[in-house]
Amino acid sequence: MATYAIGDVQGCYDELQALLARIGFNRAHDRLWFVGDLVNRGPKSLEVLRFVKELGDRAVVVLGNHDLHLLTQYEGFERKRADDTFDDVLGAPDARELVDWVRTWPMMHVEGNFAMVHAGLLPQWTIEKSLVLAHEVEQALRAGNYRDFLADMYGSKPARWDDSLRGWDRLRVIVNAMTRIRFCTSEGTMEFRSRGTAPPPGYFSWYETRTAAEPAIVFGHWSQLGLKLTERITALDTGCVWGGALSALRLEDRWLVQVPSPGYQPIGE
Ligand SMILES: [Mn+2]
Repeated sequence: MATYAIGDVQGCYDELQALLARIGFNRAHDRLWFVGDLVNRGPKSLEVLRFVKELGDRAVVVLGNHDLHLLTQYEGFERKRADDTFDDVLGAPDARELVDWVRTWPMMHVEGNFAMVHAGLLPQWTIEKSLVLAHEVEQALRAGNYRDFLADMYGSKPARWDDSLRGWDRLRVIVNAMTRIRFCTSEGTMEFRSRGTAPPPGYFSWYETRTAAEPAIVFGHWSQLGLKLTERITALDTGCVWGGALSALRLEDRWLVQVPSPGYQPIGE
């Protein structure tokens, strides 16, 4: 019995199947943790969703920004982007069933010595507090008025967390931190324009302040950062969709397996 954490799949179904073959995944004994962004930019989002859904409780997936983008597109909010590649999902006969399932994914998953989130956490949030905040968003996505939340979810303001935030503003900051963050200040002000690994002046990589005393944070979202395994963090987005690789890490003993990808998007976009 083993637990494998898998990086951003983004519709790379063939690479996912090759990876599972390489690790000898046995669904009777093993579990898969996905860091989110199962869909978009790659060629086979529909196959990925159907496959992971069928795994039932053998798979845990946290919501990524592309998964949330799929929800808003299905519900008719926000502009379609030219590089979206999940029309196969939107046009599928089981589209409703699939997006309703995506809407039930957690924002964060904590188990044993690991905490998984798509992008990251703010410096002033402990793991325990983050989990409570994650539940606030999960409840909003499951509530009867979830469409109101999705319609108001986007935007980069407020850029800074404050315990006194309420309503959609509060949930928007939680979503932005957990699904989009790369750089922030020590006060928790987020910056979303920089895409590389060099923080803008006054900012630092969000994980710099995490301590080894808490569960190691498993995340994806940051393909430029690539694979990074330390006591405190497990970064698994190795840019499969960009021609990098899809990565799996067995959490029990840190056995790493990677499957190279031909790439499905021109690098630099
Ligand atoms: Mn992402």
